[in-house]
Amino acid sequence: MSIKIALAGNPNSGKTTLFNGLTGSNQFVGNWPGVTVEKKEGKLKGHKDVTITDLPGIYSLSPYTLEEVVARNYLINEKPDVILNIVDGTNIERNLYLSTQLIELGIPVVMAVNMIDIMEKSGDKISIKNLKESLGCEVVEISALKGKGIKEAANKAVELAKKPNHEMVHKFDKKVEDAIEKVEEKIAFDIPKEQQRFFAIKLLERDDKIKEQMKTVPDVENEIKQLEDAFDDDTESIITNERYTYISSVIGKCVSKGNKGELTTS
Ligand code: BGO
Repeated sequence: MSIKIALAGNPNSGKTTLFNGLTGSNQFVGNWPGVTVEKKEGKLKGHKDVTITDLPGIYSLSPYTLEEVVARNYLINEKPDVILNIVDGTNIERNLYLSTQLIELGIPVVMAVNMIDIMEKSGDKISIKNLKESLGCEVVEISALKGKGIKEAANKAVELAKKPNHEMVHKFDKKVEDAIEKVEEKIAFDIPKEQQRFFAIKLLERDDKIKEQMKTVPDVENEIKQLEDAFDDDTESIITNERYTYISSVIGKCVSKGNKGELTTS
């Protein structure tokens, strides 16, 4: 059985360092079809049947940059078996904005919390157990630079690809969830079950580029209007706010700041 792992993360999260550590010299470099964005693939060391595709570094799966569109079209259309999501542990709150969207794609996610060598020095701590529970995905601590934990992260990804158990643990505000559910019903014939939440959210956000990925596009103006009236805001901002609220609650449960090396005022 051949396994496809997609490596996703923010720019500067350590993605290249991790990719090199996992694949060694076993890499092929080209371009993503039709665009001049570099595409790198490689075989996981010691696993001829496991391909890792390095997605462009991105902050979101919105349609505003070529890199975001390339990454999400790959994830929607090629359906890799598992996403290895590298996050910078020293900047986890910002990195989780992408993670919450990756988890909505219906593909199993292994999160690799990187830069633990820096966190150990600063005394910052992340509860892996709580992070796992509040995000509903596998979580592993790594230092891509030192090669620490990277084998374990890759093994978890391979394991999950063979035995996916995907379950969404997080829900937005009830009114938003109701709108998502209504849109999901409208796209149920065209879009596979596991991808319906992602497509429904994008349609509610008035993300026109997602329509290019659909055979038939339903009219969701009523659902959009109801939400915009209820929240007195546009749907894209409503959903962004929902994400930030969720991320704050995750951070509250999982992160404690150390003060080693920081200046204190007395
Ligand atoms: C420079 N720990 C530490 N301490 N640093 C790490 C780790 C880690 O676990 N992982 C990555 N880095 P990329 P993207 C650099 O290049 O892989 C560092 O964009 C420097 N360069 O070494 O490139 C990594 O692919 C000069 O740092 O990330 C790199 O996601 C001074 O994080 C940076 C200091 O990693 C980004 C750092 C000339």
